[in-house]
Amino acid sequence: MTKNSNKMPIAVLISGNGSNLQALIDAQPTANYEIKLVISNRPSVKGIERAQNAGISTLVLDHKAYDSREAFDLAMIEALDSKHIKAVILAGFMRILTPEFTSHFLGRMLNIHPSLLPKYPGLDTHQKALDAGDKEHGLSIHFVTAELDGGPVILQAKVSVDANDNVESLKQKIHALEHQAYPLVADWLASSKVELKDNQVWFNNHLLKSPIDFDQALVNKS
Ligand code: NHR
Ligand code: GAR
Repeated sequence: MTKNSNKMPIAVLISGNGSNLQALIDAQPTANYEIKLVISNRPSVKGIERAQNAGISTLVLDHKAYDSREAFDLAMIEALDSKHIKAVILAGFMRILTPEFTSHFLGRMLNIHPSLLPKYPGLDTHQKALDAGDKEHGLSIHFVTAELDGGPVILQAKVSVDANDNVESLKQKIHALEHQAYPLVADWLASSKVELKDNQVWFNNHLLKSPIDFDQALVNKS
């Protein structure tokens, strides 16, 4: 069945729960991608179980078993290339990738980050937004480059920060949007609707001047 599929073979990299992986799996029947491999750098995580339940090949590569980041990333490249993976989706993947890895998949790799980049790259983004007294917070989906959380942003979705919000409530609000937005953008990558050229995002063959707003993307979906 999958043999003659024209869908783009992709891999999803995770480190934990994998709820974004689940959203990508659930959207697969009508998407232009097919998840051929799920890699986790942490053993016994929920995301691996989700992949197995969906009949997807899994691989656990424990980064602690490698002498260097370079060696770990090379092992991942070998696994991905041996399965002819054309694009890589980071979904809660928590290891910083070497320039070797990012250049190998340049223009073919996405990350979802829980902040309105360029605000709050790195970790603990919800706490940072609260500490700053921000009225708006959200998520960004971007091409991955060597610059940590610095690759060109394709799409952002915003949530309001209310007086009674805390880290947990923000996490929940953002997760709900992530699960809608990520399958959409992964599908754009798989169908070449979105492309990276000269470190800039092109959408439908037009240079993107600023990130797409998820609300607008929904309006224009049909
Ligand atoms: N790698 C590159 N080169 N560029 C990016 O944009 C990347 C990346 C790897 C992961 C996800 C990112 C996020 O969305 C991501 C983007 C992990 C860390 C981190 O500090 C930072 C950002 C992101 C992921 N990781 C620690 C490390 O030493 C480990 C932390 C842990 O294990 O809990 O790798 O936020
Ligand atoms: C997501 O909220 C994602 O934005 C964030 O981790 C969560 C993963 O959830 N990513 C990062 O912080 C990347 N460093 P999930 O495992 O349930 O998909």
